[in-house]
Amino acid sequence: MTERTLVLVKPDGVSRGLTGEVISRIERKGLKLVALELRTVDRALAEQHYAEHDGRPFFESLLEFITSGPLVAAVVEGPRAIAAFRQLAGGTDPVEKATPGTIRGDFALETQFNLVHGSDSTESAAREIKLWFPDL
Ligand code: RTP
Ligand code: MG
Repeated sequence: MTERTLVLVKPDGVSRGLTGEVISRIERKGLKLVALELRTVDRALAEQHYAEHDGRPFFESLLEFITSGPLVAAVVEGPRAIAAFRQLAGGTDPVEKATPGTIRGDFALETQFNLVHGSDSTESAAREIKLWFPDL
């Protein structure tokens, strides 16, 4: 079934010059870009995006990090796109969970600086795409 998912190359990925690497892996997997934009986000958008983590000990530093510089937001489409991108990304902790061959497993060391975001369910994807790309 064709799905859409929201992907972010977080500020660490953009500043480290890994945007092309991430996009290349998305395309080589067979997924398609349907929207792509470089932008710096304000706190309000970051809070809404990560609302599920409100109250967690890392929430403040997560907001600070995600608003710290330009990121790349994309909508990615394809069969089982949500799970397919989560597979490309690897687990949240880039050392304990992500395996080599994944984006996080290959390029990241710390959970906070884990380079990419991908929606985790059809409900999250719908909510996040509407939030980031209301005109799509
Ligand atoms: P994301 O939402 O960014 O795609 O990552 P995820 O689903 O793999 O992980 P999630 O549990 O949703 O956590 C969101 C982001 O918060 C940061 N985090 N830090 N210090 C910590 O223990 C901790 N836990 C999570 C990470 O940047 C994670 O990607
Ligand atoms: Mg998440």
